[in-house]
Amino acid sequence: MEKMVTRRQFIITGATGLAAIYGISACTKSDSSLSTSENVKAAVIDPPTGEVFKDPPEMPNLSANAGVVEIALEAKTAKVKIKGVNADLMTYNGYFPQQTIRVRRGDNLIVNFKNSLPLTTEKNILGYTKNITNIHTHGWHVSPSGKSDNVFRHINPGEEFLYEYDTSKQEAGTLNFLHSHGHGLITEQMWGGIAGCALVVADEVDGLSGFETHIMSLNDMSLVGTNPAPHTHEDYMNGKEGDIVMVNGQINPLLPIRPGQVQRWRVVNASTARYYKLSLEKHTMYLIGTDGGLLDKPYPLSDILLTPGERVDLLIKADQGSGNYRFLSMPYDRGGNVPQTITIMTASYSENSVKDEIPASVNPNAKKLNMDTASLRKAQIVLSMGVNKGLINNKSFGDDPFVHTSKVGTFELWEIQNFSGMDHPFHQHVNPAQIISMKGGEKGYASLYSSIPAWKDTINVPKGGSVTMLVPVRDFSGKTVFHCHIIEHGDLGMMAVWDIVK
Ligand SMILES: [Cu+2]
Repeated sequence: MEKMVTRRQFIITGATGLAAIYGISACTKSDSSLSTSENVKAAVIDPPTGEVFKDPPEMPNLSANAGVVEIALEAKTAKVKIKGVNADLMTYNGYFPQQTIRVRRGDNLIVNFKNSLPLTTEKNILGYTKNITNIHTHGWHVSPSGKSDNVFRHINPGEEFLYEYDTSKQEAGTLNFLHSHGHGLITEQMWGGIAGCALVVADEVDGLSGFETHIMSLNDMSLVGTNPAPHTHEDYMNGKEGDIVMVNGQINPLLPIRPGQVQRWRVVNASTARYYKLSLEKHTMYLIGTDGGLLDKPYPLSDILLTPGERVDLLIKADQGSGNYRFLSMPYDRGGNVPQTITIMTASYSENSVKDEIPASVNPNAKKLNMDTASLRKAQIVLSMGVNKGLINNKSFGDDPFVHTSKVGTFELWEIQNFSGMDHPFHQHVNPAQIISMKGGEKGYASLYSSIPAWKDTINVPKGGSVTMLVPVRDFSGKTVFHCHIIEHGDLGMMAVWDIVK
């Protein structure tokens, strides 16, 4: 039977026996025994400004051949400084934030992957043997089979695997990201640090090349000693949010911007469960790209919701008086969380002024699909929560997955319904879609994504609401998946098989 998640369920007891209070907008320390940040969630996280903002490091290309990008990627534990603590994280190549991988459309990306996570027979709280992993090129329109974006292949500790991706069908001007995707294990690996490795496909438009550009991977974490705080069953149900909120591993860094300058900020939400409602104090943000590529023109916004797995490509113009302006995440009640105001970063006006302008157009090829959807094949996809289970059409992936079969070369109309008391960010692999309509949730988010020519691989499905989207099933056959990108819910089974046949 369907079980709705109620606020009552968010009042939980932690493993230590201390009460943890969730689900109300402003928590106070009413009990002096609630001493650790794990147990009390503040309504405001406003750390002092930190070091100067750093972009993620770049991944070296090992190939000298034109049209080939070859990298070495090793999943391994490493010491990483998090908020002054030498934390024991899971990483790619020892980096947190991860290194950025850059390709041009048409390049072959070759990944020499090695799983150097410790070999163990220990199982996690969901019953999955730890440290088995693999990689997923989130958002890439590439084959889901063989050595490509194949999430059904698992790489055991000590094993190596050669992944190879033909990017000739992947849209240019995109920011995607690479993360692990071994079912039942994704949460602890992404939460533990294997998250947010940016995959950048170069632009094929001219108008943006002059702007100072930054990549921003948003992650959150809580530490117990030097380790990422372990997940309880309640954390899996609610989606765990950390009290350390970072951009590129930094806490509230200072990003210099010149008066009058336009900067391009390419932002990925690489958190497991935290929603960000992004806003820059006293500034308009101009949306120029989304998950699947660049838009036709800039869309001015005062704020934008960014759910786990989503990306936004923003232009920011420094058109205010000199000073510091906070890049904030505003409170958002997704259900199961504590709405918080968080300072992610601080833009700091400095140096001489320049006279940049927001361009009038970006990508003239970006178009909203104009089709008669009445004759299309329809799919109904229902997201819900059971007891320690996530469900799609009442089936849990780890038990007996729901299977949706599609045919290459067709278009389908998917209605994704949310029969639960929490929002769920829905993510489908391989084929991005266009949003036709949304019911429930934020009006601004719904009207934006149902009107602009955006390609989406991740879209928020509001609690009690629905999303209708047009899905072109293009180019590639093979088995892949769609799932909730609150990673905890995916691991609980809110994931289904998408079997694409010729
Ligand atoms: Cu979910």
